[in-house]
Amino acid sequence: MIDLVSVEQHVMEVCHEVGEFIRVESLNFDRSRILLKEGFNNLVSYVDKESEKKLVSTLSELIPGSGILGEEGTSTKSTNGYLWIIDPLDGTTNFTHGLPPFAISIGLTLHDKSVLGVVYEVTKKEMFHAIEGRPAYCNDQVIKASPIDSLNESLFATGFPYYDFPKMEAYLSIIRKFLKQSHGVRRLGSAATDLAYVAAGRFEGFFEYNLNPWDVAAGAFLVQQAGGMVTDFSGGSNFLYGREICAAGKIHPEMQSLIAAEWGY
Ligand code: 2AM
Ligand code: CA
Repeated sequence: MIDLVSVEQHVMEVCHEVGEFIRVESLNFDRSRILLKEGFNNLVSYVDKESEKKLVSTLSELIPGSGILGEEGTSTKSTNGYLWIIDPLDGTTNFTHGLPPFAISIGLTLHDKSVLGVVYEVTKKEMFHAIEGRPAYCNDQVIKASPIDSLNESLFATGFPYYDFPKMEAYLSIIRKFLKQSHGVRRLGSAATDLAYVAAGRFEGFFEYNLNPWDVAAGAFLVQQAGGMVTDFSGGSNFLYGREICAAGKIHPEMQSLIAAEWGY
């Protein structure tokens, strides 16, 4: 058995260290250094790649035999069931434009079940963290998902589609419904941060499609440990690899059924 409390401490330490590197780079980032990955609008920089390298060398030693799935190409097999799912810089577009927020996202699963989630939002220096069997925290404070259960008192977050445009009409119908019935909808540009904010009760709910496991692994676990609910758009549990996520506090059932109806489920 591994000591998750100690693993979590080490993960937070490396997030502080790599977060400092990202913060310093953000102060004088030159946009001519943006690289394009395969796919439309897919930005990456030397900062994303360098951060992943630093995280991978620490995490692989922290739990010997663990595998790593990283956005910037790291893919190593697990020999003991533990898999790190990491985004070294979530919110790259914000980062390259000098805008907040952007974050490091580190999830850990054991045989596909989440056991740890850490999201370090670099610009506000907020460390969101949780391990199995414990509450979720922002820095040293316990956080809870929102108890609000009416749409018209809720503030939602989402990410705009950046490809897969055929699904855009259904997505816009969802937005139209939320705009008419809620406090509003925000688009921060970092899914890991959106999820951490749902865990902290700042947003009542978050939904997005076409995200990757590294965008959501840590944040979804934070929401669950903070007493919230996370599903795919149909209400099922395939949100980690299924590319649809609906995460919320008490408003979850109403939010999810509104999304499912517009999505055609
Ligand atoms: P990233 O910055 O790590 O790429 C915003 O909606 C979310 O989508 C972010 O978490 C962002 O993560 C992710 N994303 C992935 N590909 C993207 C793209 N091409 N454009 C904008 N956001 C993207
Ligand atoms: Ca990223």
